[in-house]
Amino acid sequence: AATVLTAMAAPGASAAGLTVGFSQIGSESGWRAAETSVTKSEAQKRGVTLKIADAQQKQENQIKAIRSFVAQGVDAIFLAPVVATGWDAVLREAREAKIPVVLLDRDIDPSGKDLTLTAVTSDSVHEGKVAGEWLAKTVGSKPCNVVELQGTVGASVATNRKKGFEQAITGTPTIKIVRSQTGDFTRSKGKEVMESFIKAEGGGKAICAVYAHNDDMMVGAIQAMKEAGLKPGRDILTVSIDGVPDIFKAMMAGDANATVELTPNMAGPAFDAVIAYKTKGTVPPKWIQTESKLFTAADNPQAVYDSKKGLGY
Ligand code: GZL
Repeated sequence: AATVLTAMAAPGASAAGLTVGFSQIGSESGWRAAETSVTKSEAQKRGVTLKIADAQQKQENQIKAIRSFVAQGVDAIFLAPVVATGWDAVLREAREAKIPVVLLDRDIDPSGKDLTLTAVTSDSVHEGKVAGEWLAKTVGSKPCNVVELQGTVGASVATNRKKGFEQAITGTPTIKIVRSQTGDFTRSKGKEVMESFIKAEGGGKAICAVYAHNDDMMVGAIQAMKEAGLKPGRDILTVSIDGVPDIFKAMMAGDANATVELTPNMAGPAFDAVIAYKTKGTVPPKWIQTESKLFTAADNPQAVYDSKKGLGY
């Protein structure tokens, strides 16, 4: 069952008096944990009462949580959709109850788009492209066999990060994705799948690079490579996405090369959109895009690591 934590509005805050129900995916990655923690502080800053339901990465728990928020009559619902399909029915129920739904950090298939107020996400195709372009620039015309750790099957960000990366390497036929499998965005699965890639690739010597759809799977993959006597960050290039502190720690140790940063603060813009909508009737754009920035081991990883302290990763 989903656990519901309620972060009450800070006493005395200029409470917008709103109550928001947040159907959160779970805590599969450091980035997700940071998003939850930042959402709580962004709610407190605005005097919004926040109810968070953790779905342990199960869509049926998210659907149950949305139904429960509708029954409670919350003012708005935030949804980080674990996968892109299967939301139309429950989102229609929220619309019938006149409760606006805002998507955080992942998207749903276009059919559902008219059922949501807005989506606060990065451009995940662009994230994959930035990762692929970095690799192409780094290896040049040298042949490079890549293994890919995909995110959760059916998640918009996994589909898009794969698409963007493939677009970026199309022009460099010497770069080939030789193995690709989901690690479900977790460290443990990322390690497990990387172990199987290393075995399948004759001990991993021929692997030139690992592309992981998030840093947590890469941290697991780095462990697997080191246990197999390989040198991640040196003999095997690494590029991933999120910009969590531990990937910068790996860069400082020479075990990782590049990451595309994703802000954990999707909720700030989401709260602002909902407050403007509920208090002034302001209709937000259908997409509020957050920044994506490439960081490599040459970009002072210690300073970036320090800048992420206290964000709840
Ligand atoms: C991306 C977000 C992804 C992160 C992962 O917007 O949905 O989910 O990249 C997390 O760390 O599991």
